[in-house]
Amino acid sequence: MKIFEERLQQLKDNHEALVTQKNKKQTLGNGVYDRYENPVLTAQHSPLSWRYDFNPETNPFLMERFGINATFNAGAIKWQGKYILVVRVEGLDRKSFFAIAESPNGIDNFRFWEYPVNMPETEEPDGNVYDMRLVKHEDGWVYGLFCTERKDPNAKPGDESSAVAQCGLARTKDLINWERLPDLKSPSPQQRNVVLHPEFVNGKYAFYTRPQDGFIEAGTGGGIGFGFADTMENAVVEKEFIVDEKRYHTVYEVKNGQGPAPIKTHLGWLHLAHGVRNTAAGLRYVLYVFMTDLNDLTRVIYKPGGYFIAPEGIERVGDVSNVTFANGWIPDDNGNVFIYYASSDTRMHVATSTLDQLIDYVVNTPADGFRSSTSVETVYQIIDKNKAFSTLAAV
Ligand code: M1P
Repeated sequence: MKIFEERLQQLKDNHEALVTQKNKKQTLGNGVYDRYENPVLTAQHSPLSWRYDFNPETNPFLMERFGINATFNAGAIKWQGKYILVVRVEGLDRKSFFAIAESPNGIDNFRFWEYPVNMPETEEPDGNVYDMRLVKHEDGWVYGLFCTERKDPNAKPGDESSAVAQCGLARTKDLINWERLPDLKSPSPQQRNVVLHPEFVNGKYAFYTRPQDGFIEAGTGGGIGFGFADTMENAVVEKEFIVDEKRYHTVYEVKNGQGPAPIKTHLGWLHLAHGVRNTAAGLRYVLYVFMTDLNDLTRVIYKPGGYFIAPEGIERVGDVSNVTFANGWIPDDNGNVFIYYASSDTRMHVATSTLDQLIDYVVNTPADGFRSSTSVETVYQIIDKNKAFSTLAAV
């Protein structure tokens, strides 16, 4: 009994120390955003009350009864003054579910709510749900769009890994009670990374999609698509237009996907997305930024070349290594922007910036010229312009 109590106290002390640990900006940064020293959420942040049976009679060794493997790919929203993440929590059993964690300042002290989200199912039960994008739509609802994955009904006998991904839809007014709506219907055999645009467009709901042929491969599909639906209660996107396509020898040559819903600025809609390229070491996922026209949402008006955030240091290692993925950011009223990104399908981080910095970045970073010689031309132009600032020119 004494051992049980000592162990319980240690677990509680360690958990509290982790959850309340202060987070510090890393030094210097790249001028676009600041990274932080610690992840904002790890599997160890999940409440002890989810993981342990605290009854000494039924759990005399105080064993973990329900282990958590990872906390990642979180949607985000500012809600009643708090920074809220709807986190993809993955158990040791590989199933993901959603749980809400809140912080008073957006950079540390993220604490999970008592219970995970109790997401209703449709008539076709979900095998796995993940990667929610939260959108406060002008119709008054907060929508959660996520991937619902089910075993492929056409899988050959013995094939226990083929799956079909579709966009699950749910809505809420309080982030506690969720109404599940029918899955989005679209022309694509598979869908992932679907995001709702926060405003009506010509009276319709507008969606960013990611048409794909297979569960992993975008194939002849791919690119960030865009389409309209009349209602959310039975959402059907009949036609998808590709807004931002995958392209040879870029950081998004294999596939890409919209991150969170775009942020409206005076110049255009600011987008955060992920791009995937292939390497000898496997797929590499990085984040990139682009901007679309305020009136024509399918027209990209600015797109910096290359990546915005790529996995660095410990971020490069995890269950699916060499991955950064973001489906949540929070623009604050004072112009600060909190960018929540996951590393290697394992943990959550924050990077902070401002709308002014992000607009400067998207407008003034040279675009990808798609050839080595155009990269050299770009560097020449920068060097030549720097000649006017002679004291710095040789730096
Ligand atoms: O493992 C990396 C990511 O792979 C998928 O993203 P995409 O559909 O763009 O390939 C998703 O399963 C995502 O959750 C995961 O982080």
